[in-house]
Amino acid sequence: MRHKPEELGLELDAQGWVSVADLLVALQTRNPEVTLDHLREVVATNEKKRFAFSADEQLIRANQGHSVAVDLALEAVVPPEVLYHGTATRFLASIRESGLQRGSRQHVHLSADPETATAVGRRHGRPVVLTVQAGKLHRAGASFYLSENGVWLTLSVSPEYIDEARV
Ligand code: HQG
Repeated sequence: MRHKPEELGLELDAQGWVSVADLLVALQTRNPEVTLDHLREVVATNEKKRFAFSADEQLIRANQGHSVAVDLALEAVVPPEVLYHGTATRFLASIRESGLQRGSRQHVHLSADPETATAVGRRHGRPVVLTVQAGKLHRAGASFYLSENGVWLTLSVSPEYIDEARV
């Protein structure tokens, strides 16, 4: 639902939603045992709250992290003065050179605390936490968004807004 919805024959709407009924039919072609209760359990217990139902439970979508084009219709909000980005040490030279780029995702992902950022960085190798001057970047005109599951999103962070590395 974030990267290859077509693999299940699903098409997301412009805001990333898919019909719960369609998703169940698609999942049941792989595993006939899948039920609405399983989806409810995933939405309720996923450790990152990656997915959400619409209020009427007719639709479901991922809260962030898409590499397919969706408009989550998030409202731009004022970020805290400082946010954190967890990455791997091997990316540092490139990040110092060209800043944080969103790559295949729709946004650069930032964390509200260094501990979360460390966990994000560890996915890629030896983790390192960068401090991002989010307030300053916002005042310079950048938009920031807060996903339903607490991830801060922005389009890019140029090197002058990135502080020292905390390994
Ligand atoms: C790095 C997980 C070289 C960037 C997490 C990162 C997050 C650069 C990697 C969410 C660079 C991209 C996103 C540059 C950025 N040169 N490397 N100029 N700019 N990078 O996975 O932030 O499990 O696309 O530092 O919890 O690691 O998907 O981004 O290391 O919230 O829900 O390029 O993914 O959530 O990697 O993680 P990713 P990310 P989910």
